[in-house]
Amino acid sequence: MVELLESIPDSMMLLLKDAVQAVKQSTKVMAFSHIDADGISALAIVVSALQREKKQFEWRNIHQINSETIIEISQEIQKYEPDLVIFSDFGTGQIELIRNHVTTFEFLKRTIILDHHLPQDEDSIVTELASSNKLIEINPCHHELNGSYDISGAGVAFLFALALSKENTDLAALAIVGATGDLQDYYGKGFSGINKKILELGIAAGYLKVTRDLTFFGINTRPLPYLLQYNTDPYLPGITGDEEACFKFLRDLNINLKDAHDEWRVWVDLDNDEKQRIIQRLIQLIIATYNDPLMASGLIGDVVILTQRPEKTEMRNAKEFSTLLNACGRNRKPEVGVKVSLGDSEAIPTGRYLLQQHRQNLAQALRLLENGRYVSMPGCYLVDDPEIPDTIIGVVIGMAQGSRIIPIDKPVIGISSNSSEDSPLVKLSGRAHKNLIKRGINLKETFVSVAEIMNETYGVLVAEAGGHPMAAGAFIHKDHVVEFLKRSSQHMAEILTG
Ligand SMILES: [Mn+2]
Repeated sequence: MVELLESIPDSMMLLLKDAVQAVKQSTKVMAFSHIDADGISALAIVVSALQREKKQFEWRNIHQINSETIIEISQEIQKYEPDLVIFSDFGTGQIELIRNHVTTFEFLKRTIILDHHLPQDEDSIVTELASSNKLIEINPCHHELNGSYDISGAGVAFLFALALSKENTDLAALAIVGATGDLQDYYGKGFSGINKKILELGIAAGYLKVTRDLTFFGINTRPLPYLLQYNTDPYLPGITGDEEACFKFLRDLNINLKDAHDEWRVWVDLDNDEKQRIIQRLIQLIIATYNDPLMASGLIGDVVILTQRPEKTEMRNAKEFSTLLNACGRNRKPEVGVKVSLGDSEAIPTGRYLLQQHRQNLAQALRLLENGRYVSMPGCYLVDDPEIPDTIIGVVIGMAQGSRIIPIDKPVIGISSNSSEDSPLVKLSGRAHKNLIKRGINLKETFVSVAEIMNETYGVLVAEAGGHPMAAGAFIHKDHVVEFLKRSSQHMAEILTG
């Protein structure tokens, strides 16, 4: 068995031990987490661990901690009166809000933050470490680890669970689902750092398995034509979104779509020769369209299997599981995702329905962009299409660049006025290709600095930003979106022109 906790930096291990103590001493716990796949997985891990410790607890998913939502969080805490509060997959960037609105309660003994996002102010790292024992912040960034590829929010939650009890080893599977949702295996080839150790631990304990196979979504679940039709990563021109073309593609290759019992065949039912024929043809198509051998070789990759989840379901495959969780979060039903993660069979049909809707929305949005629905600004490309809901705009622009529907020579920013929430804030998402990071682009830095300048100029809070260098976001008051875009574009144009 891999000794995972022994490879964690001592300084981080000390904090994990503090956190374990805080749990052992608590009686009533309240857990808050982010709504994306990583945040949902992190929460499911925390909840499982608390259940196994036989604690009384409540949990909530929150789409973002900001100056508005911290008030709601604070009211929830006041109502429930826990002696321990746990934040996962957020909290570091909002530590001041937590200090001012959460840790102040008399009944609340300890607060734990399990995060992996970079702090707002990187100089604060040392002082954060010296923070009081009332607030325990566990974040790899404070321990010379990288929160973008070494470990995710679910990974930090898993270390915490494992420190609590070896009985929680099975939760390694959810930690990998979270890391997959955060694209932590995307930056290089496969997982690295602590993620890799968590994966190895999960494999050694029999909860995970890795195979080489087609990286498309739905290899366990989708009838072959629909496997192609709904594939958006990479986007396949003339195939993605076109049902008839998918049937023709497979017919031309002499692939039987149904088995002897007249049931749809799925990818894992195919023999090697059939798989090879399809892969060859897809590679030709990608080379002809994108002239990108790397993209073509990306058709085949490591597929992570969760051995304890039911066969021929999305929960069997880390990538599909994480997409299902994202779909729950983006449709404002993150609690369904948490329940699915916890193995609640009643939640599974709703989770799968939300996933299906989500996949259809993505394919449709990409077709809009393929028809040129984006504009070029000096420092970025802008997608501002009311037909694309704000809940998926971040994923859509990421996929659009991944498949080169939008060029990668500048970052892409997506905004959407299409929100089901009645809020004066507009959500903005940014994505940048890794080549741009090498040239000095850092989306998080750009958005945070522009927000600071604007907040100072207006003397009120008009924008809040956070994220990572390659993927960041902001909430901006709707009256100030145009200015925010102009300033961000300008800032990035200056970096790109050196
Ligand atoms: Mn995360």
